[in-house]
Amino acid sequence: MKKVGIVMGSDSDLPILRKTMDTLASLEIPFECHVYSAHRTPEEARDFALNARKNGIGVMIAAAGMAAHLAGAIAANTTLPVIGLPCKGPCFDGMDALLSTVMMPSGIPVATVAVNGGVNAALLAAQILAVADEELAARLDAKRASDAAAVLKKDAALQEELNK
Ligand code: RP5
Repeated sequence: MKKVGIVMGSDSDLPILRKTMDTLASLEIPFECHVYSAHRTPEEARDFALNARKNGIGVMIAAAGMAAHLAGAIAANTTLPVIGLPCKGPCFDGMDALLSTVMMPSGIPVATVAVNGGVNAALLAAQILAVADEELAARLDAKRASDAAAVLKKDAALQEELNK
C-alpha cells in the first residue's frame, strides 16, 4: 500500500498530528511523519515533496499554524494530492492558518480540512488511497458503521434518561 506523507511546520503542532497518526494506524495505513517548515527549513520541505512519489507516498498531509504556507509549498512541488491541515495558533482562533491554507491560487490545489481537523485529514487521506484499494475501503465502511453505532448508543442513553 502507498504511504501517507505527513509534514508539520513545528513540533508544537504534534498534538493535532497525533490524532492523524492514531487514525491512520487504526486503519493499518503506513505513514511517515516529519517536522519541516515552509519558512524555517524550506529546502527540506521542498525535497520531501519532490521525492514523495518515488519514496512510495500516495497522498500528503501538511499541517501548520499562523502564516500557514506549508501545504501550499508542498503542493507546489508535487502532483500527489495534498491535504492541508490548519492548526490553531495563539491568535485569531486559527482563522489565520485556515485562510493561509485554503486560499490557494488556481493550478495548485490543496484540499483543506477543518482547523485542528487531524482525524479528518487522516480519513480523507485514507479515502483517497481507498479509491484503488478495496480492502481499505472495507475498513473505512466498517469504521463508519461502528462510529454510527456509537452515536446511536449515545442517543439510546439520552432517551432513557429523558424518559425516566
Ligand atoms: C508554524 O508556526 C507552525 O506550524 C506552528 O503552528 C507555528 C508556531 O511554531 P512554533 O513557534 O511553535 O515552533 O510554522
